[in-house]
Amino acid sequence: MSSPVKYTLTGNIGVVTVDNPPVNALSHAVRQGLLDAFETAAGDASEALLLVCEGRTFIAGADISEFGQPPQEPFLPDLCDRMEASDKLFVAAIHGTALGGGFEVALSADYRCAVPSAKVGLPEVMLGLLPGAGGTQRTPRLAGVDAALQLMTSGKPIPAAMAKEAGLVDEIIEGDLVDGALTYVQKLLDDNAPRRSTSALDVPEHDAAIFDQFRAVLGKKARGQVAPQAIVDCVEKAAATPYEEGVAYERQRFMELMGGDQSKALRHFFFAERAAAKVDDLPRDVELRNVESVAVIGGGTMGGGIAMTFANAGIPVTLVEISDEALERGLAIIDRNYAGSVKRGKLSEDKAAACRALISGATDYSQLADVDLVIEAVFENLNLKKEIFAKLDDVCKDGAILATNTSYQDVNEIAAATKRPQDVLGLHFFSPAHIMKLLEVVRGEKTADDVLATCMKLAKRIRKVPVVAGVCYGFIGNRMLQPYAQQTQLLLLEGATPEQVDTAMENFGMAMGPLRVFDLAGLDVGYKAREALSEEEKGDPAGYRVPDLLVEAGRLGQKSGSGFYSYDENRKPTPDPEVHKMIEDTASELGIKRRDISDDEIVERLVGALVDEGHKIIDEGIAQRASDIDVVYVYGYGFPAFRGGPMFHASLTAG
Ligand code: T1G
Ligand code: NAD
Repeated sequence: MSSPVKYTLTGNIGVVTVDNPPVNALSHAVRQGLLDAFETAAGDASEALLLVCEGRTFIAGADISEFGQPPQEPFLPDLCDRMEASDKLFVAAIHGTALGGGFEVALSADYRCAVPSAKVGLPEVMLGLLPGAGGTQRTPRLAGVDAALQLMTSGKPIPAAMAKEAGLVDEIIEGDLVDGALTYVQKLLDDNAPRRSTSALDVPEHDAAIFDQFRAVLGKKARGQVAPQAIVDCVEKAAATPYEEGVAYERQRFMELMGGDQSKALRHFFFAERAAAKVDDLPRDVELRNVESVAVIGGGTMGGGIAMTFANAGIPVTLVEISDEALERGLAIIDRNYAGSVKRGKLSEDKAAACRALISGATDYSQLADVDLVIEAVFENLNLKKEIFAKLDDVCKDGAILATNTSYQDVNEIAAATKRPQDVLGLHFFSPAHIMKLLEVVRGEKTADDVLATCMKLAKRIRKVPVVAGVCYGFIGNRMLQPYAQQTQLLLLEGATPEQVDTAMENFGMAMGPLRVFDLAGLDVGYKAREALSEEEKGDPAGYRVPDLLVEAGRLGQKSGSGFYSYDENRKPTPDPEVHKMIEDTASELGIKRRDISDDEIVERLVGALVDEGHKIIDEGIAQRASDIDVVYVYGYGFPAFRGGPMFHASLTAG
């Protein structure tokens, strides 16, 4: 098997080239190849060494697929030290994304050059780790403590220009990278540029208070997560001790994290997200349909956000509403959303204007004759949806994909309202649709393979994470929400308060506790849905009696100023004794004995409710795999990624 690392002498410069698709990850073979190349260079006529990569990116990190296996020498930290100690000037040339161990390799060079489009980053914290190949020690020496802490605790890559400003990149190469880099290396040699071993540099002056400041901020922003705090400890060590001591400390902390549950969970989630995009029974060579124009029917809460999602990906969108005033209202929501994105610095004025220009409005369906994809997002009413799909069937061209954003209605029944059920599926976005990453792709009984494959690919283009779901009430996420909500109500009646339940779940890592979520979504949504059900279909009254009493008392949640909590004008929740009394009275009415309930019991029962339903969803073939359910619940419902998702968490705690 040939090595993924080549070494050639170009004039007086030894060129080391890594070629390990798809992202030049630092597999054992790559690490061995780098070591061999540097050993060869040590004895030849080269005056300097240049490291470049083939393919779409510089080294994008350690090979995550090797984690958890017995580590094989050369270990990356030792390799970085060995390359840094080379007796020849060493330059790294960066394109694509130099991430994690990849950027740590570049940091062990004397100098770094990069094309303008390149990015560098240390995203280990996203895997519950820290840069474990000297990154926590070299980065502050080059960029200073503050920039180093920002880069490593955010995990976010930065563009080459910003990296140059921070001192992490020395030269921007316009045009061809290799040619430009060779010229740059020759110039360094001609100028007799000094060797600059990063680990030999001092950490620049800084305010010693910065470490506790970062600890406090991270304690809130990354509550319960261990890796960010370990990164602060390592940088503090870099500022206070020689490199050898600091890098030994880094190694110790890295190994602790690697063996910990949070990193196992985040590494699981990294691959789970990528696996979700693969549909096991789809032929690999399915020819995809073109999607260059989209229409959204219904410009309400969801329709506006869905329209923005496609416009933001550069795809023209026609928003169809029932009347001119409804259309104006829908477009006004979109304008407000774009203005908000610009205000928050998420989008530049120009970019927002360019996206907004891709959205047009209509009130008649004749404008839909040529669109490639229609997404229906009208009221949650099956008959209305069937009417609309019958109209779309008449108006839209052959081969157009017809999708519904319904939360609960039967996608097979909607498909049956057309003569082309093979072109129909569900595209279930989550509110707010232009922000939430999850997209449940609901596969109808008759949905054609190419329609499904097209939408799975389209998800990545509109920056969503797709998960395939079969047709059932609530698909995957909303179906799991039912038993979760039921268990929440039982815990209240059995003795927990709303604030105790929410605090227990938020300390576990949920973005929001269940009662705050229900108040946010509106208690009237469930109330209206239950009105259409018989007593039998409603199930155990303990599951809905209190929410119904709240709605009948005009307490609809945040939208009405009170629900399970009372809300001030800034929507800040306050526990409400009136609600406590309502719960106690209902408990005695239902003959439920109240008792003290521990936070652990709350977490165990609520996560257990999700997991039990998750197993049923897999057994019924609604979800392809358990890890897909994890992706749904992390991206759609705020389950903590550092616990891997409900199914992974259960597998860990089951031991
Ligand atoms: N190791 C192994 N496989 C990887 C990989 C990695 N680091 N990165 C990506 N892949 C695979 C991925 O599974 C997929 O495989 C394919 O490459 C394309 O990825 C010691 C310990 C680089 C920005 O965290 O952020 O270094 O599904 O679909 O959208 O301190 O991949 O095709 O079979 O994501 O263009 C630190 C993780 C590691 C970077 C490209 N590095 N990767 O995004 O493609 S820890 C990272 C990414 C570390 C050191 C520590 C992205 C990308 P398949 P993709 P993409
Ligand atoms: P909404 O009431 O906010 O908006 C529905 C819009 O459809 C209204 O603006 C209405 O004018 C328009 N409309 C009604 N009949 C129409 C017709 N014949 N032609 C064109 N437009 C018509 O509802 P929403 O919250 O945006 O939900 C829309 C759909 O998305 C529902 O099926 C819902 O279940 C689903 N959904 C909602 C959420 C959510 O959190 N709100 C999340 C995911 C999916």
